[in-house]
Amino acid sequence: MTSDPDDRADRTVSVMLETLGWNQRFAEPFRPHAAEGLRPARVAVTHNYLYQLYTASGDVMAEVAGRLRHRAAGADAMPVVGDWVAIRPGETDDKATIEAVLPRHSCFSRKAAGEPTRRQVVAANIDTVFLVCGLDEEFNLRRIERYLVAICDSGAATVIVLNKADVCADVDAARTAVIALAPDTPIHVLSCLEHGSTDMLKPHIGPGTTVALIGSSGVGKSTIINRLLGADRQRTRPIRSRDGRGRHTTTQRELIQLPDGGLLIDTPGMRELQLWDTTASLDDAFEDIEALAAHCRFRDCAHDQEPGCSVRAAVDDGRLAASRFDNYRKLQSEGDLLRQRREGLARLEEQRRVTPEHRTMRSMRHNRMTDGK
Ligand SMILES: Nc1nc2c(ncn2[C@@H]2O[C@H](COP(=O)(O)OP(=O)(O)OP(=O)(O)O)[C@@H](O)[C@H]2O)c(=O)[nH]1
Ligand SMILES: [Mg+2]
Ligand SMILES: [Zn+2]
Repeated sequence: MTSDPDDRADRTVSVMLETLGWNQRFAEPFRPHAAEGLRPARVAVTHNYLYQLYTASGDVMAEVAGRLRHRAAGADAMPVVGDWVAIRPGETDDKATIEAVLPRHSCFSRKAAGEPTRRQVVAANIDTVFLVCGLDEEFNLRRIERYLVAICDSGAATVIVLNKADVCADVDAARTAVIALAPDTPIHVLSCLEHGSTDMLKPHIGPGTTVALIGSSGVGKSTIINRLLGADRQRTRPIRSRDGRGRHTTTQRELIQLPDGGLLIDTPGMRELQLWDTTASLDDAFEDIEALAAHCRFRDCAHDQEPGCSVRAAVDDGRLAASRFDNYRKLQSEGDLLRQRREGLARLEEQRRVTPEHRTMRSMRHNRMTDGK
């Protein structure tokens, strides 16, 4: 029995796509685009207006179709690293056009720096986030908590990587403290100076799996990627340079293919991680506090001055670390503030949609009200 060459070609394409992380979840929404003759591609690197893409037949450069740019509801609807997109191959030059972004099955976001109400999607379609922390003087449990909340929100699984074990005097204490924050999360302790140390991460990076390395600047994300690749592909901070503070060695996000399958996303370290949507994930990241709260006398207890508050009782008798409780409150109020701002923004947008006469009347009224100031 001879197989149809078209079928064989299709199978080869789908095997190629699978090594790039393609699966049924994307195949379904892609169907209408396929009918239009578009091809699937995955975003490897984004430049200002130009995108470097991986496809079943190699790398291509692409631009976003004007139609998509105009229709995109805000910047977070534009393609980001890890996105699957539908492209129209170029006719004359070899530049393709991105016609659509496929729905994301997960995405890591934060609040855009300096812009109170804008979400910034850092990377999309991530199966697992390696939250990388350095066991040096920068080690900070509160920061880890913050990252854990954001990762919970992303829809990706978490693996905590405690790097630079070689410079840590008490690795066990650090590990124990991190386990207390995330009891059910896999934790790996390693040192990139030790040969083969990153091998313990390989079981998390199967063929077609996408892993994003996230964490502060200088924790060793790019060094870990180089070890896993077995090549010095990513630039890392020169060993002797102590002036690296606040400066990122990695300056762009990038999707990297491992030779034996699996995909890694290198990201520039974040100076500060501001949370975006935290409603559900705060509860997940602070299960212990939620469990205590179930015993508070009042169901809507704010764990402030209320009588019969079992959360405060736990802080008082040392069952719950005061610093953890403080951080929880801080993250919670940050989430509340962001929600308020977002609601304010939605109201403004609603106002902009009202009829022109309405708008004039409203602005006249507004001017009268503010004239006296
Ligand atoms: N002592 C020690 N140094 C390490 C280890 N891993 C990485 N480093 C060093 O830490 C510095 C920062 O590493 P990078 O890989 O550039 O850090 P990064 O997280 O990619 O930083 P950004 O790209 O700025 O976000 C480099 O000088 C590495 O050589 C380790 O396990 N032990
Ligand atoms: Mg780096
Ligand atoms: Zn309470």
